[in-house]
Amino acid sequence: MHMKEQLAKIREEALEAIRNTDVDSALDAVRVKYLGKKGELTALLKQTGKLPAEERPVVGQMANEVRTALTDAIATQKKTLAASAMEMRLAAETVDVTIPGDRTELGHIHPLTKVVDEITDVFTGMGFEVADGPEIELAAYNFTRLNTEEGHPGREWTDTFYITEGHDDPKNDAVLLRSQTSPMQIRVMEQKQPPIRMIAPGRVFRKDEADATHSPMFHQIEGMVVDKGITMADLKGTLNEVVKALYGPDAVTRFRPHHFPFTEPSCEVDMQCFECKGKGCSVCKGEGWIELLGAGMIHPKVLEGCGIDTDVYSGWAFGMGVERLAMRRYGIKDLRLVFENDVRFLKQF
Ligand code: 2NL
Repeated sequence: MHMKEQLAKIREEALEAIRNTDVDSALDAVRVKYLGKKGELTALLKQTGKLPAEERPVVGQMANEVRTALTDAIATQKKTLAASAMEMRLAAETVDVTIPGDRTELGHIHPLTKVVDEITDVFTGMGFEVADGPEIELAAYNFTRLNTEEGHPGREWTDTFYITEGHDDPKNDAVLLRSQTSPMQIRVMEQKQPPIRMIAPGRVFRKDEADATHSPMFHQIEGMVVDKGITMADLKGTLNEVVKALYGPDAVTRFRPHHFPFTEPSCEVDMQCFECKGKGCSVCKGEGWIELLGAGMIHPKVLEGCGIDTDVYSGWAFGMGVERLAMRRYGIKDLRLVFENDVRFLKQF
């Protein structure tokens, strides 16, 4: 075969081989096969010396053209391979930035805590301090020093969770789960002299069977003011302001006489039903009024038991249950839901 034909054949074969490569390594192998030191084109070029002198330049030029054509084709194919490799990578690794992300679920404040926080804000805004203390108490602090003597039904083991024996121990050193937050008021009065303005929010415990409206653990906010010249007028004025802050400026209250062992005189405070304005409806169960809290002038025996001189000082105190307020506010029908911590329930608030 004449050398020109051989060159043409190499050119066609090589171009075909280059076009058929699909990866860089294959392309490199083709390059070596034709253009390498021991490649086919190189081998052919070495034989040009055997040609007659007049043919040499023509064949030489043609060989150079073939070399250039192959080199160009390899460079073009290299770019094509790189482009298609990039395309494949992009297709495989594509991120759709329009797909919504996985939201991290945020927790939120428990409805009971919200109500406690809201009431606490109203009192702290009036200069009351917040006191926190033990849930495990002595009978002396939970009962005796609150003028709740032996024989009072609340002291019975059927009503209160005793941790130690001796609910009828006259020394009062029985240990129990507090049934009210008033022991905190005693602890504060023991430690400081008036003026005192404080509230005690917290958990309390009573031996009640759990049902739609009862729980053996629930929450109270109690509070008191002790200073010179404190009267029932301070009690009424302050509690009226609190009720208006919580329920709006048009809230109407009424103070009914009542009895508590630790206050004298004592009262209960009702708010006129916001739904029916006193006519009676399902919200107020036909009463026209909604019971909010109990209060009264602190019994002199309680003040004196804490070393406070009743010739100089007097005080008022109040106590309210948190669960009832929260259930009304959020329309919760069954108290047990409040403590089950089922996320489906809690998410509503
Ligand atoms: C209610 C009524 C009340 C108090 C709690 C109190 C505390 C001390 C002295 C005098 Cl240290 N009183 N607390 C007073 C009146 C009522 O609670 O219905 N609670 C849910």
